[in-house]
Amino acid sequence: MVQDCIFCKIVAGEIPSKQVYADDLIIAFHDISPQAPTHILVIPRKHISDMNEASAEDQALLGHMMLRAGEIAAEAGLAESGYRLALNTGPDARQSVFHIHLHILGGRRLTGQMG
Ligand code: DGP
Repeated sequence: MVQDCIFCKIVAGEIPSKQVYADDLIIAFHDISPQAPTHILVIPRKHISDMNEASAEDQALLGHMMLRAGEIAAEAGLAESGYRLALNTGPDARQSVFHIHLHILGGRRLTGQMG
């Protein structure tokens, strides 16, 4: 757990979240500021700041996040209508929380922007 990391605090249960999925490696919960009718974040329990910090040892974990995100999207009813998986890294991508996370966005026709 990293001090002052909001998502580490969510993993630890110190900050509440509307959780939709959890296993021993990852959790998923609704974004506090949804950019689409469905906006869920999938995060690893392990603190990885961003893709720049991810390494080969995280390969299975990142693959697990991606595959579970697809299942969570399907459970949210988005399989047919479609959805976007987004992972922002750094200032040009407007990353605001430096604990790696996948956004699941769907429920309406998305624009070229985040939502
Ligand atoms: P990004 O810009 O890619 O770093 O996205 C961070 C997302 O995290 C943003 O969509 C808002 C969301 N967020 C920030 N703080 C909280 C929080 O305390 N709870 C929840 N559920 N979401 C948060």
